[in-house]
This record gives sequence, C-alpha cells and structure tokens, in this order.
Amino acid sequence: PPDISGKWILETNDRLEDYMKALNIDFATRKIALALSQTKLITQDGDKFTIKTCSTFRNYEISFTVGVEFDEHTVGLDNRHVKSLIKWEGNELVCTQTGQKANRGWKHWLQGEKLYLELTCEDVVCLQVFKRK
Ligand code: RET
Repeated sequence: PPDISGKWILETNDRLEDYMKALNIDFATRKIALALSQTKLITQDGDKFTIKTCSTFRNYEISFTVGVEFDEHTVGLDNRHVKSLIKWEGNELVCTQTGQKANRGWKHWLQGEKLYLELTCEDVVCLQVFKRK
C-alpha cells in the first residue's frame, strides 16, 4: 500500500461547510473551522495508523488498525459515536463510519505529490487536498 505518512498542510477545501451542516455542527464552530488552516500528521506502521488533524482551534486524533472495527467518538466534531472500519481498496484508504448518519465515511489517497481526503455524510462530499509540509 502507499505510504501516506508525514506532515501535510491543507491547500484546498471544497464543501466543508456542507459536510459540517450534514453533521449538524453548530454555526459558530462551522465559521471557525472554515477559516482555519489544518495540518494532518499521519504515522503509519504496517497496518497501524494515527491520524491527527490539527488546528489552532481544536485537534482531532484517531488511531486504528486496518481491518479492525473500532468505536469512534467524534469529540469536538459532531460528538457522535460511530463504528469505524478502515480498509485498503486498491490505493485508497477507505473508512466506513456506521451510526446515526447515513453514508458516512472518508477516503484518503495520494495523487502526484498531494494527499486527497474525501469526507462523506449523507449526500454531501467534501474534498480536501493537502501538500507536504
Ligand atoms: C477541526 C476543527 C474543529 C471543527 C472541525 C474540524 C474538522 C475536522 C475533520 C476531521 C477529519 C478527520 C479525519 C481523519 C481521518 O483519518 C479542523 C478539527 C469540524 C473534518 C477524516
């Protein structure tokens, strides 16, 4: 599988506001989150990952093993509990988040020198592109 580890900085952000609305994230948090720069710190050791999403306002961290479902509590995001399962699908690292919200998950993949992250909830797809920092 590809090596997505490293330090990445957000370059473009499409439909984050709609994604946050789909998650019922409040107005004030949405406005702050939209204005923020975000950095992803990814460590990868075989099938084990830690992904930290960092900003000056709030950070969000998950650790997981590919293929092993875990309970994710999205503290500081929408504060829900979901069952998350991450798998490699070809060269894409794909997460399914099963819970109250339909069609929820994300995908990471590399393209050129960039890291892409697609975040999905219900009918909304947010696309973020990161460059190496
Ligand atoms: C921030 C700031 C506080 C408000 C919101 C945020 C958004 C975080 C997101 C994180 C996604 C993380 C993923 C990790 C995968 O490994 C920046 C923490 C809403 C959307 C998909």
